Amino acid sequence: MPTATTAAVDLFTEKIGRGENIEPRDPMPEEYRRHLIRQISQHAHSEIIGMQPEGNWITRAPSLRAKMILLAKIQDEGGHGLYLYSAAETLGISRDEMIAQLQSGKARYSNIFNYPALTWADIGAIGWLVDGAAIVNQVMLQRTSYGPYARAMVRICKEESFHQRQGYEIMAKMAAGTPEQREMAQDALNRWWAPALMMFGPPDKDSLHTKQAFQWKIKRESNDALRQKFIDKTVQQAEVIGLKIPDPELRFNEETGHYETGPLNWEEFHRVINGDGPCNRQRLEHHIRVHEDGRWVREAAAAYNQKFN
Ligand code: BYC
Repeated sequence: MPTATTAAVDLFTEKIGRGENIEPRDPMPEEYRRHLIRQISQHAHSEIIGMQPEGNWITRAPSLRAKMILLAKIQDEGGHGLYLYSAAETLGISRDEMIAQLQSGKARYSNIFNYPALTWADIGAIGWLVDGAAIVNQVMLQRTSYGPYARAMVRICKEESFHQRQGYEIMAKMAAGTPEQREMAQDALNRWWAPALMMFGPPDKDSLHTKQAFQWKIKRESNDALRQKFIDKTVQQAEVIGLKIPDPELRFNEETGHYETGPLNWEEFHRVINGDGPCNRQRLEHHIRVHEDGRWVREAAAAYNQKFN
């Protein structure tokens, strides 16, 4: 890993100033490297842990078509995790270290995956709201300053658009179905709405990393700005399929051209990201068990590599 002398730091600052990407062999401040490892590894862990709530529904998908689409989506999420682990590895951390940080609870993953997927409508809500929120954030990250992260985002965003559509299609079908199906769709929206809004992170005034992330052009838009973009899009999508956003304070502000929403429960957010959500234990235990089950595959691949490459 190149060490950053004063001249090298100047070079880094100039590149950032010109809006150029920083590449793995470029000198960079240690803090920039650490900031990115934190964010990219958390992002990778979110993709991988995010496979669990959906994976539970593969065997219960209501048709062969739905099952094939869900399988393909979950496989995509696994692929996203792998691109992101690779992007983080270019910063000098190994995959094993990242996995150990996840399994010990040191590294975070998105709050949203600590909620259970209780019905088939939840699979619709995850695709529509969770992938929808991820896209809004990731479109911005296509312009992040670290080259490997920005390039991974371009590919990931293309796949996420398909994921969002599959979720919206499930919700639209259920909302137009029997009264019971409609009720399930509304119930899923009721449960996933607030946690999806929290995916964008704490309000700007409480965000720890945004100021520095802006200076280094890691983030191009703030947590609140992205949350607002998502709200404006999604409220209209809910109207189209006849579902009601579960927020009594929701109103359209003619002057600003934006929807205004009621307060979110940030105490719940902090509880969930600090390990005390409905499914945190289950998610990590499952990851540890499956990782252990796959040990022989990793060992066989490593042995093959050593012998033949
Ligand atoms: N969940 O200073 P802040 C997907 C933490 S998966 C948990 O604003 P920052 C999908 C934050 O880490 C896509 N923790 O942070 C997969 C920090 O704590 P630390 C997931 C959160 O980094 C399968 C503290 O709160 N997308 O699409 O400037 C199926 C203060 O926050 C969260 C990503 O991971 C959260 N939501 O901004 C379906 C996007 N929010 O680290 C779909 C990549 C905040 O100091 N990440 N925290 O201990 C980012 O863009 C940014 O890291 C965030 C937060 C916007 C999330």
